[in-house]
Amino acid sequence: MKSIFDEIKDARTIGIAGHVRPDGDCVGSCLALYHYLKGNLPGNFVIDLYLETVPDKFQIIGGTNLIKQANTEGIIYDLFISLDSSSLDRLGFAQEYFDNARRTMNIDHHISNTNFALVNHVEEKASSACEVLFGLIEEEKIDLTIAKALYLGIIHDTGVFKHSNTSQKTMNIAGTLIAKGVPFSQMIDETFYLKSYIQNQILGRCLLESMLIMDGKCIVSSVNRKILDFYNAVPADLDGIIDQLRITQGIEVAILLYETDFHEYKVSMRANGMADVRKIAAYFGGGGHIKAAGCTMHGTLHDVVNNLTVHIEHQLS
Ligand SMILES: [Mn+2]
Repeated sequence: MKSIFDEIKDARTIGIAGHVRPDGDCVGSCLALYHYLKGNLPGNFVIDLYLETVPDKFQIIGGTNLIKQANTEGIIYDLFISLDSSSLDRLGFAQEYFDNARRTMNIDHHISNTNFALVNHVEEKASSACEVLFGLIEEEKIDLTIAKALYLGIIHDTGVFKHSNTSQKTMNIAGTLIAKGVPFSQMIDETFYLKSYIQNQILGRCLLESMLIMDGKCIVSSVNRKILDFYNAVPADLDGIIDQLRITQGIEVAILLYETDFHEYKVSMRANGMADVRKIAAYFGGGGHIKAAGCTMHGTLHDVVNNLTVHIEHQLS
């Protein structure tokens, strides 16, 4: 695929969606594509964007109020485009629209992508779905709104240009977006580093209660339902905790578990050295990247940690 317009062809109704629990790259890529198509296709085109509830901090890029969460008319789209989703089930409620669409497209950067669409454009080396999307749209048609959305995705998936997925190309794209007027300092502070008081409290607890295992090569912390309820927190309030655990001296693998149901845990993993946490996550039905991956596991906290450490030991040996 050279340009997104090559694939629009005769489609007049277009649906767009990203993954469940939308993060910066998901929201950024979806809104960037939405604004790009809205701005460059004639008014008789129907373009709908579906996402689960978007964190308030992402309102800085504008247009989050245009996101839909249901379509009561039961529309069958000529073309449905999935962004930043490694598999079909990651689309959540929007999977229904994808399944019913006449043609489907999958734009992503996850190495674990299952190529679930008719047209699959997956760039495993790209930092983010936003970086992939940048390559499919015309630079001169990127206005400030689109630039902000793309910049959001890039800073979030690269940890503000810190993760190993950051390339020269990533930086060049970011430079192009800055030249479009993106308020980068404000966006980085307000969408990436800013924490609410409650988020800091939970972060503090996680650090205080973290445990070193495997001779200090691995750090584990967990958040149970009681804690989330006590602080009236949502899973997004845990963003960034795993990254703080990862930068503990001597750590090869960091693990954060949070309880989603009785004996059910969402597992986030980060690796510093040679370990491939994507392989571990994939074994337990999850996915992600070599140095950042996640999955859902069942059992007591003790069981889950024990099951994970077997695989981490294997990775480190
Ligand atoms: Mn992404």
